[in-house]
Amino acid sequence: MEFNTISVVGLGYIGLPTAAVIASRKKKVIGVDVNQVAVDTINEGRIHIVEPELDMLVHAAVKEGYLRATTVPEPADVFLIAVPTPFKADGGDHHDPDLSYIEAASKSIAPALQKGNLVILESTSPVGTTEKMVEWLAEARPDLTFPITDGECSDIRIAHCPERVLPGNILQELVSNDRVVGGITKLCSALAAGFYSTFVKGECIVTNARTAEMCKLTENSFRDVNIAFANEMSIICDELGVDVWELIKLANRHPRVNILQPGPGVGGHCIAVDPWFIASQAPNSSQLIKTARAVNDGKPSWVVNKVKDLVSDVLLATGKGEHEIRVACLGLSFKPNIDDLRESPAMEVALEISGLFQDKTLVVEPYVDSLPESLKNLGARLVGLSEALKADVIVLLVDHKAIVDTSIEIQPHQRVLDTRGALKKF
Ligand code: SAJ
Repeated sequence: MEFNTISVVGLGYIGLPTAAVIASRKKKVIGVDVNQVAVDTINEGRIHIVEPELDMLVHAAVKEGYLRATTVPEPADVFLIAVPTPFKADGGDHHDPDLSYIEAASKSIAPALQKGNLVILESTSPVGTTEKMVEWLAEARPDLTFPITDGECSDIRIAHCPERVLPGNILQELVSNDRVVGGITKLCSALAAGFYSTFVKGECIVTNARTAEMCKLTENSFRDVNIAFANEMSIICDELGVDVWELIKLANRHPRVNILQPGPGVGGHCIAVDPWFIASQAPNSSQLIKTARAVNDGKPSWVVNKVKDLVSDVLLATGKGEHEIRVACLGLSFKPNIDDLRESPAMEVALEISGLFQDKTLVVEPYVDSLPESLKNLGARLVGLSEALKADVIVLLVDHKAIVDTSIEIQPHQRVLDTRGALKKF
C-alpha cells in the first residue's frame, strides 16, 4: 500500500508533532482541526502549543509545502485520529470517558473515505473504542465495507496505535519509541505497522485493537500505582522520622526494586486520567488502581497540612505575628522544566496556601511571566528565587532546573518542605 497523503485529525499535543514529523519525511500531510485559530496559525507556519523544537519543524514543513491545515477533511491514503478523550462532564465521581470527540472525528472523515484507506486511532481509548469507531464509520458509509463485518476483504482497514510520547520530549520519542499496533484484523495490523515504519525507528509490535487499547491504559496505570507507592512511603517516613529520599535510593540498590519518586501529587492529562478508564470498565476489579488514584489525589492536601504545621512552628519559635509570615511556593507546573500549569498538583497546593495565607504567599515559576488570575485574586505575588528564599516557610513543589540548581542557605528561623527531595541546602 502507498502512504503518499496522510491526514492527521486533531492538531494538538500529539497530532501536530506527528503531522510535522511525517511531513519532515517529505510526505504530503493534511492536518484537520475544528479550531479555526489553530488551523490559521499552522498555515502561517506557527504553532499554538508549547513543545521544544516543534515551531521550527512546523515552520519548515509548511514553508516547503508538505504540511497544510484545514477544518474540513479531504481524501487521503491514511487517516490518523489524535483527538482528546476527556472525562464526561456530568460524570460526577464516576470518571467515565467521553468518546464524543472520537465519534465526531470519525463522522467528519467518513465522507472523505475511499476504498483502500487505512484509518488509525491514536487517542487514548477505553477497550472497545476502535470497534465503536468502525461502527460509526460503517453507519456513515454504507457503500463501503469494514473489517468487523468483511474481515480481510474489507474496503477500509482499521487499527489502534496509542500514542506514548512524553510531553517535553515528543519529537524524539515519536521517532524512537516502540509502537504497539493493534489492527481489527491481521492485515489491518500489518498495514498500520508498515505505515509507522516509514517514520518510526523503534520496533512496531503487532497485536489486536483491544490489547493495544488496554496496553496504553496499563502503562499509565502502572506508573500511577507506583508513584502512589512512593507518595505513601513519603507520608509514612515523615511520621517515622525517616528520610524517604535516602530510603528510596537505598532500596533501589536491590536488583529487583525500582521505586519511583514522591512528589506533591500526580498531574498532567494522562497518568491521573487513564487509570479511571480501566476503573470505569471494571469498577469491582480495580481496587488497587482506584486506591492509587485516591493516594495520589490526596497528596496535595497532605502538603498543605504540613505547611500549616510549619507556619505554626515558625510563629511559636519566633514570636512573629501571623500578618508577618511569608510562605513561598517554588514551582507551579505539573512537572519540571515545562510551562504547563493545567492539572498541576503544585498549582492546587499553591492555590490552597494562597487562600490560607492571603497576601502573604510568594510564588516562583520561571516558566510564566505573570500568575494565573486565581492566584492573583488571593494576593499571591510572582517573585524571583532570591526574594522567595527570604520567606519564613519555603515549599518546593516543582524541581525545575532553574530552581534546584541553586544552593540555598536556610536560616535557623526558616522552615522548608521539599516535596521533591531536590533542594540543595547548605
Ligand atoms: N511523577 C511523580 N513521580 C515520579 C514520576 C512522575 O510524582 O517518579 C509525577 C510528575 O511530577 C507529574 C506526573 O507524575 O505530575 C506525570 O508525569 P510524567 O512525566 O511521568 O508523565 P506524563 O503525564 O507527562 O506522560 C505520560 C507518559 N507515560 C508513561 O511514562 C507511562 C507518556 O509516555 C505518555 O505518552 C503520556 O503520559 C500520555 O500521553 O499518556
